[in-house]
Amino acid sequence: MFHHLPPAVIDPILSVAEAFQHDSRPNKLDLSIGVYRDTLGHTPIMRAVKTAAIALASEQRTKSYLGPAGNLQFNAAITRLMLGQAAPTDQWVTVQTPGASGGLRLLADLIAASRPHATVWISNPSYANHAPIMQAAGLTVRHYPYLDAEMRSLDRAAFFDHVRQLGLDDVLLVHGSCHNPSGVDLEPADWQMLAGLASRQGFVPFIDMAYQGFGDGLEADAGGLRIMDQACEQLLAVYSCSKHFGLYRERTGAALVKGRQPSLIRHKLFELARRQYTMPPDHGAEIVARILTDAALRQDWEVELAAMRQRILQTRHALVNALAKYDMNARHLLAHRGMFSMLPLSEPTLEALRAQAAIYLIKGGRINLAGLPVDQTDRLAQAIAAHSPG
Ligand code: PLP
Ligand code: TYF
Repeated sequence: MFHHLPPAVIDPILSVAEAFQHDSRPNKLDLSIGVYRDTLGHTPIMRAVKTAAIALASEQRTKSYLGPAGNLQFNAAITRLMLGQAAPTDQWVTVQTPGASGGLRLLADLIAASRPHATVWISNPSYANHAPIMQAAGLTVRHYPYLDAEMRSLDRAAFFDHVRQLGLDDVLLVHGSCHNPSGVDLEPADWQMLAGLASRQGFVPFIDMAYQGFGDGLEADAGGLRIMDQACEQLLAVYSCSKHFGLYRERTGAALVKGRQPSLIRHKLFELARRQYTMPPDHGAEIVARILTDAALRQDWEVELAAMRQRILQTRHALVNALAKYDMNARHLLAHRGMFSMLPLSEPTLEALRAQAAIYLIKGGRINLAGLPVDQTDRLAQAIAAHSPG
């Protein structure tokens, strides 16, 4: 049966993380996969998550099935966290999914069921799994221009020229904040412009929020989505709790749809979930629901999240200062948000960093700044200077 199985497509990020694990050099430095690390290089379980998990273990009375929408308290709390306390939610449907990845596939199936010939537009570049997940649902994927040639900032003219061409058969997938891989985000005025174009032209915006609170704060990072919500009758969104709750392996996320027929949409999502995974895993979602609905836990989580955000910003400053010592101007990194930025490093430079300095970045030059311990900043800058041509 498996003689004709085509070889697997290698994940460009997970494969680097794997190579890193097999590297036995003691000074190795992993700046590849997007996980948050503290100053010591650990990815901690957040305090509020630990507390909620302990309470859950002693208080939970059953592990019986929940329905295809998953944990309803989680869905309500996440919807509020995204849209804000006062926003009307009657046009929104929220279902819990196995991570944002599960949500991406669920909404891809929904798009395919509603408009099989739709084109999903993703930023060039974008999160490595966006295209494969959309394509797996049978959708056509194409790229829209996003970054300028130096990968430093938004190519606003090219982006909006492109968006002005979109119509009823188009879905525009945008990152809510902390763009992966570039750290280059839309500004409030860009979101306003985008919202106006979407409501006039009828394309459907699809917002991927995987880093709420890692950029400028929980409220600010949801600002783009909220601007779109005010202007657009139809929206798609996915949400991840992997990073800002540190729940990666618990596969905790959500898919949200705004539309005029919420009941129809809800039941279609249930059907689509049923034929994929039936019901999402509850553990992470129950932890998040407890944190968001308990004042003390929520406060503690927000404090710890703010410290994580500060650490990423400090790392940005430290790296810019360290690179300046070697005559490299990287001040634009200070305008980027979230864990990632792209460094303009050639493939031979990236290869030399890996082979000679045991420093792992991924193809294209994306760096996970949250993976950089403070005491390694100078070593990284020195290695980049040593292995860059000219
Ligand atoms: N979307 C973006 C933009 C991401 O960077 C990630 C990274 O993990 C995901 C989705 C997937 O998140 P999850 O772990 O919730 O599936
Ligand atoms: O972009 C990243 O590094 C994260 C984590 O197949 C990730 O989003 C990487 C690869 C992958 C799934 C998640």
